Amino acid sequence: MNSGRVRFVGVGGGGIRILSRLYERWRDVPDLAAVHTNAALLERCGIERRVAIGATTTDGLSTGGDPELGRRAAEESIADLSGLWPDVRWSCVVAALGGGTGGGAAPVVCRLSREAGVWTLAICTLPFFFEGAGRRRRAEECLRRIRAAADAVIVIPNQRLFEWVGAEAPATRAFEMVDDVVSTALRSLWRLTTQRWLIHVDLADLRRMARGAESALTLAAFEVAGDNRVADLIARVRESPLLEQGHVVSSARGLLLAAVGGPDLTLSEVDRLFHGIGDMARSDVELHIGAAIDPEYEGRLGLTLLATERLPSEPPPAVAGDAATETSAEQKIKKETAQTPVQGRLSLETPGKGRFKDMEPTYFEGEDIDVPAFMRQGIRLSREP
Ligand SMILES: Nc1nc2c(ncn2[C@@H]2O[C@H](COP(=O)(O)OP(=O)(O)OP(=O)(O)O)[C@@H](O)[C@H]2O)c(=O)[nH]1
Ligand SMILES: [Mg+2]
Repeated sequence: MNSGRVRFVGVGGGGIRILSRLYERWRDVPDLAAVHTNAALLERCGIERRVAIGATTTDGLSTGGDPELGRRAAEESIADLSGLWPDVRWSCVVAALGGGTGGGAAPVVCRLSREAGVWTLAICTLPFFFEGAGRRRRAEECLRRIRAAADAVIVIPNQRLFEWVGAEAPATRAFEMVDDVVSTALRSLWRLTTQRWLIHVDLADLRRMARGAESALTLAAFEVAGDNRVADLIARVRESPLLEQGHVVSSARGLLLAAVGGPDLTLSEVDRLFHGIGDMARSDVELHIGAAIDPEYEGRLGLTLLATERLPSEPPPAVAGDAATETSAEQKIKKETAQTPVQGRLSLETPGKGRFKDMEPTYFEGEDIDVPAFMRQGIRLSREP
């Protein structure tokens, strides 16, 4: 299936910064657009396609953190925004929540995109804790509206990246880190739907993954090089703050794993990679796997990982996993990765859980109490003084 063109739309200051970074690093991602109330900032962003919104509402300035103004600015400029969708198969709306333009205008942009018949994915960051409770509350409210307007939403809580930056780093460095992480993830998402696959994944898998996942879609991208690249990549997944040190993988309802390597990539490496990550996941995870060869990746191995997290209200999964089932699941994954260059998808049977295979999760009133309480309740540990 040809997944077709994707239109990336950065809305507001942070969203545009992420796309500008994407453009600076990889000039090859086409169809970028920037939308803002702030005309001066829009002029400087380096993205060719720009839509200034709300000339009357905000007089060419930012909203000063007022999402209602951002919403009105977008509504005022619907005619200009509607030029963004012709010939587009799907769109990816990127906003950093916490201010007024991204948070207020992104729901309108998502709505227009969907009304144009385009499948619409929103990618939103949530503010760092150091930005204060007001911004966080505002961001949460805007996120609710974006969820109602888009087909699927990937949320990247900036705070998850905090330990990568270090508490002593200046705030600007923290935002640069977000720009780097999110632009890498966006490019890998774009590649996912444009690449030629050995084992195929595409937009249909992405849509299937996103279906019914109102709460939590997590995206991460990794790249390693060297002789030990499979083990290194698995270690990166385990240690990733974005994946909460592997917790997002081990609790995922669905996982999409798309690997890219150079012509030197062997099927055994692909097999070991998918097994290594599959072993971290639950036995009933819905797994979509893909692998591609790209001459650009000579000596390197890349992985795009998309996870749907289990909602707290979902019933606990049936605990599967006697040795016989695992063996047949392992055989299945081996067969798919080693022999058939076609869609690799596993549903209920998946690889075993290694040395934890005989352990059952502990459920109490429908909750997996092996997961720490602060995680189950969605409480983020604050480093604010
Ligand atoms: N990735 C990234 N995020 C940023 C950057 N600067 C600020 N942010 C984040 O973006 C959030 C929203 O701020 P802005 O993007 O300036 O808000 P806006 O959408 O432009 O809206 P207004 O300026 O209030 O009209 C902040 O709370 C930060 O979390 C940046 O350079 N890069
Ligand atoms: Mg701004």
